[in-house]
This record gives sequence, C-alpha cells and structure tokens, in this order.
Amino acid sequence: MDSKSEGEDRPWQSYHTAYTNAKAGMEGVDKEKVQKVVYEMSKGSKYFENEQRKEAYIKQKIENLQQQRAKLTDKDIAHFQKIAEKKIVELEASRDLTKTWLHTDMDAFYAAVEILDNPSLKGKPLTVGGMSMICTASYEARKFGVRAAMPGFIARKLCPDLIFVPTNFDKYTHFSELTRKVFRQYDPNFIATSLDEAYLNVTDVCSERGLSGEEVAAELRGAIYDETGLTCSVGVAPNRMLAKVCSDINKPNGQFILLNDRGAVMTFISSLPIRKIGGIGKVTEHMLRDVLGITTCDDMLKNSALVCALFSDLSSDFFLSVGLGLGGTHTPENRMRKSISTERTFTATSDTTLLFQKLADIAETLSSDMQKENLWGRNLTLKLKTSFEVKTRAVSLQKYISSKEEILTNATNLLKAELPVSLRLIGLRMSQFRDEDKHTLVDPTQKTLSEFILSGSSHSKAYENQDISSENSSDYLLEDKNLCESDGSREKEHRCFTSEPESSSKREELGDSSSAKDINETCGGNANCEIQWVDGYICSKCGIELPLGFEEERREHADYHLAQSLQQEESAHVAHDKVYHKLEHSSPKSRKKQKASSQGAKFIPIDAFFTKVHHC
Ligand code: DCP
Ligand code: MG
Repeated sequence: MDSKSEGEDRPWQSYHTAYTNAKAGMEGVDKEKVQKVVYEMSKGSKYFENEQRKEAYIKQKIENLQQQRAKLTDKDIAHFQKIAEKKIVELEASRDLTKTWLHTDMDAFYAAVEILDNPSLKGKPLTVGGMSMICTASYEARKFGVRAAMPGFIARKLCPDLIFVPTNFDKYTHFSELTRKVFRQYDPNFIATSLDEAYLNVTDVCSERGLSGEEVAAELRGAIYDETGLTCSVGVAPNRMLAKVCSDINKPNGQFILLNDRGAVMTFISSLPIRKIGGIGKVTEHMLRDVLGITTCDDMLKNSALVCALFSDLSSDFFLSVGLGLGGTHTPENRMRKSISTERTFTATSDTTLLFQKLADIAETLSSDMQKENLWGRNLTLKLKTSFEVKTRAVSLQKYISSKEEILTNATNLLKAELPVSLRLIGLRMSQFRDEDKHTLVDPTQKTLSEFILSGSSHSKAYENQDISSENSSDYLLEDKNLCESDGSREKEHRCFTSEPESSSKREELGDSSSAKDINETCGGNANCEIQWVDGYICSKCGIELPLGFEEERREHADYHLAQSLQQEESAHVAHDKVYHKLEHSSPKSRKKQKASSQGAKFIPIDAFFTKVHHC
C-alpha cells in the first residue's frame, strides 16, 4: 500500500489482503499474479479504500510501538527480562503432556458437499458462492489463487473456467450433523467451533482401546468418510492450539501427529511461522515482525523481555505460551447455560423482504433450539453485521418467551429501527432464562472471580482462557471487525451454546489500552465495546467483576446494560447517572441522534462496496 517504499511500478507487491493470504492447497500459486489481479480489480473501490485505512492504522500502531521500544533503557529491559523469565517458568510449570487432542477440519467443505450432490463437478475448479463473495473453493480452483472470502468476479478473473455453485445451507448443516454423530462416539464433549471443525479429547479412547493418536485419527477419518462420503483432515497433539496447526499440515485428506513429548513440541514450534497460530492474524503478524523482528514462534521466547515490555500482561502471556507450544488441554467446564444464539451469514443485501425472511428463519431456529432445551428467556439481542461493522441491539422483555412468533415480533421491532441497512449477517441471542431468576448476575460470577483470584496469577490460565476463541479467529491483538476486515461473506449459520464456544472475539479486551480505545471509537454500536473492563475484569458501568475467559457472561452483561438503556430511552427517562455520562459519546441515545441527523448517510449498499469510485 505504501507505494513509495514498496516501488511505484509494482504497487500490488505491497497489497496484502485476505485474498492474497494462502490457504491449504495454494502452495504453488503465483502470488504476485494473484496480488496484481486483486489489486487491479479492487483499486478505487470502497474495499480498497478500507484496506488503505486499515493499512494506515496498522502503520500508526507499529510506529507507536517502535517509539515505545526506542525509549526503553537497558535498565528497563533488564527489568522486563526478569518478568519474562518468571512468566516462562510459570507457564512451563503448567505444561500438561498427558492429554491427546484431535482437531478435525473438513476438506473444502461446502464444495465437497456440492460435488457429492453432483459428481460431474469432481476434479473441476469449483467455487461455492456468487459474484459478490465466495465461501470456499475446490482444491483445483485454489491452484489459481481462488479462495474463500474473495469476491466472485475477482475469482473468475483469476480462473476464467471457474464453476459457480450457489450455496445451499441446509445441505451443509445436514452433513455437519452427520460428522458430529461420529465425533460423539470418540468424545461426547467434543467442541465444535464451526460447521466443519471440532476439537476432540481422545485421551480416554487411546488408553481404553490401547490405540495411538495416529490410529485414532485414521479410524475417525474413515468413520467420517463412511458416514458422509466426505474427507477431512486431522491433527493430533498434546493441546488444542497445536492440534489445530497440525490439522492443516497434510490437507486435504491427511493427518499429522505431534507426539506428547516436550522435545518434539519445541522442535515443531521452533520454525513454525507465527501466522499459523490461531489468533495471530495479519495485524499481529505485522506488528510482531516490524517492531520485534519476530516471525517464528521460537522468536517469541528470544524476544521475551521486549514482548513483556511492549504488550499487556495477557497479550504477553499468550505470546510466550505460543513460544512454548502451550495450549488448552482441559475440556471447558459445562457451565450453566447463559444464553443461546443462532446467526446466519449471507451475501449482503439491503432488500428488506429478504432480510425479514432471514430474520424469520433465524427466529424459527432459535425457538426450536430453545424448545428442545425447555428454555424461556426475556433478554433478546439482535446482532447485525454490515460490510463495515457489527452492531447489537437488545431488548429486555416483560415476560419470558420461547415461541417463534414472540421472538420474531420483538426481533422485527429491533430490526425495523435499523432500516435502511445492508446486511451480511443477522443473529439472535436469547438470555436471562426463566430458571435464572433466582441467580443474580453477581452470584455465579463472584464465585468464579474468587476462583480466579485463588488460582493466583492469570499467567498459567492465559492460554486455557483464550485458545478456543482465538484458535478460530483471525487476529489476537486487534478485533478485525473494527478495522472492517472483509473476511468473507460466509453463507454460514453459526449456532452457539455455552458448551460449544463460538469464535468470539476477546482481542479488544486483551490488547493494550490504546488499541482498546481505538476500538471503542470505531466499532459503532457493539454493546461489548461500550463496556470498559477496568483492570481487565471490572465493568465500568456498574462495577460487577467478570474475569477474562467468561465471554458468554460478559456478552450477556453487555446486553443487559444495552437493554436497560434502550428501555430507559423508550420511556423517555434518560439515564443521567455518572456512568452513562462517561460513555455518552457511544450510548445508544447518541447513536440514535447521529442516525437521525445523517439519515441514510452511513448506509452503503453492497453493490457500491466494490464499485470503483475513481481510477488512479
Ligand atoms: N466459509 C465461508 N466463508 C469463509 C470461510 C469459510 O463461508 N470466509 C465456509 C465455507 C467452507 C466452510 O466454511 O467450506 C469451512 O471453512 P474452512 O475454512 O474449513 O474451509 P474449507 O473447509 O472450505 O477448506 P479447507 O479444506 O481449507 O478446510
Ligand atoms: Mg474445512
């Protein structure tokens, strides 16, 4: 993007977007050719402008860190060296090599399902999606640089013979259910992180049946194939973070086993590029590389003092645990369900009939999921994703509901207030369940907070707390959505239960305070952003304490404040207490004012997103 420093004749060389980042099966791709096509086709579009804005933001962050680094004296570095050494000793002491974790990931999932349905597509360059965005590409198409999240018209330019198949979400859900039937036989508490990915703790299966991790992986792959006719790839390792990295190594239809041995782990990690780690995306990768020269996981340890000097405690814990090859090993406790949600991503549209139809579908799914578990809730949150931001709108109801009709009526009211809008994701979440009446928000969390404090330093827990969400997210230090990372219009439903953690984002809570501030200023109406977690765990609005790692609780708590303020607004009782004043700039009230004064100004139809506004 910085054409002066990168060479004015080949500006695309510095144009790195999600589209140019290699996925499995893209090893032999002519990267420069792809970069050039992506650059030429998106130059002058809103997407391009947004990428430039992101790039400028990252550059600024890097410069800030470089300045901070330059100010460090030898004495400071010696001080942070001691801190780093202490952290490393603590982290090392928490290493657990007794568990065997398996990560499974279906190969070219949506495309493979479509091929199963229409075998004549086999062996052809195929993509699932449309001209505005594609969801995935067959391995044949990947050879041309075509990949998920890319606009279809760019993909077609890269591969003129590309076959487009429209998405059929019900099919993918059906096949996903079949894979889960198999997972259950190996680990009833498996953790599904998306339709096609899951973590299984196979420690017991290995010991009870006298099988190695390698044998279990091969057997599981066979069982999935028998059940679905689809292939998957598997990684086996002593923890989830490593298992996920391993599942990508021999894709498609392969497996990679990392032994439960410290030496094997350290050798594996020594040359592993940091970008391979779930949670380390483009932004974190660039920051670590440009400020500290860190490119491999091992470099994290070599630069441990600077890592501790420049990043927050929790971020440095995470980076050091990456350097040591540590990751989550315990199956997350089956905590009391706090919320139930379902969301669906689709090709962006501003067609209100379509949006209300999608809302009705989602309400139906949520209602049916709730009824299966006999849940009645009274806090309903609507989540909306435009091409640029994620917003949540919530309402606290007078009575507990669970029927589709009641959910839809309330959700419709919330959505109507946002129109006109172009959306690529709608989600609904219900919380505050009937049986929870007797539990205040404070009780369970106070208990967990004491546990948190009793457990002493947060260090050894850092990776346990972060790993499932960040393993499946794109960036640890920065919440990409706030930078409007257009990482794809996933035609993807995501149902989330407490026991199946979603790829939620906690980077805004983990980054340093300056990045948290930036995020607050840019993320619009996201309820999570409105709450500041003072000292990392105290709600700035009411003082409730919720430690890191309690994402569901935090979200629910944010919803609670949002619903409360919306209701106050509705009944014209404007909140004047100190806390709301503090956050006035981002309160729902001020958002509403802004909206009224700039009617439609923020609304950008998806078609315009890729329309060139000028030619350079
Ligand atoms: N998906 C999507 N949008 C994205 C990425 C993925 O809609 N930006 C959907 C389509 C994929 C499915 O999710 O088929 C699973 O995503 P993966 O990242 O696991 O990709 P694939 O399974 O397609 O390929 P791979 O073989 O690399 O796992
Ligand atoms: Mg996959």
